[in-house]
Amino acid sequence: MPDLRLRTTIAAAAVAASLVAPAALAESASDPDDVPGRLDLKRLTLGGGDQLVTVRVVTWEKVRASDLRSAGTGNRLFVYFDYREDGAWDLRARIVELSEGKLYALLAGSGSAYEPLRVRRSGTSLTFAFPADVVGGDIETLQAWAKSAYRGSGCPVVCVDRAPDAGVVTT
Ligand SMILES: [Ca+2]
Ligand SMILES: [Ca+2]
Repeated sequence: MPDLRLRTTIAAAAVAASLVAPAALAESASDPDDVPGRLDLKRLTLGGGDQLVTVRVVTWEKVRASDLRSAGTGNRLFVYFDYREDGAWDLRARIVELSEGKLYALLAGSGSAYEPLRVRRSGTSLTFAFPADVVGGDIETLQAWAKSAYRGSGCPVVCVDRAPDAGVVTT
């Protein structure tokens, strides 16, 4: 049983550290301006060091926190992580507005649940971080991709995007 409180404390410290020092390594994949709506993905970046994974999702348009309200919108923004190198995701993060104007990443998968991680917004960037041990500790083999679903202005049905369109971002 993971110690949720300990993980949260570590994550908060890690996020603070990530703001003052660049990640040890970072890889990103760009995605074109290929769907209408505010969740058109532009770039996914994975950064990491020995103890920390940082994730940044960039969109073509500025996302409002209310676009990612957990209920009622039908909108979804997920980042998927594959750390067992089998091509299937082991852990995913859903970015949602849990309290007004505040976005969090909810990590779930592999039978574990974690405390919500705060997501920082800056312009069109959404950034969060978590301890590397959540993904098995070896970020060298970590792979990720992002998917969004949006219904609203420009998307009367649902606009779905994936970044990158094919393949993954790997550290
Ligand atoms: Ca896109
Ligand atoms: Ca795409």
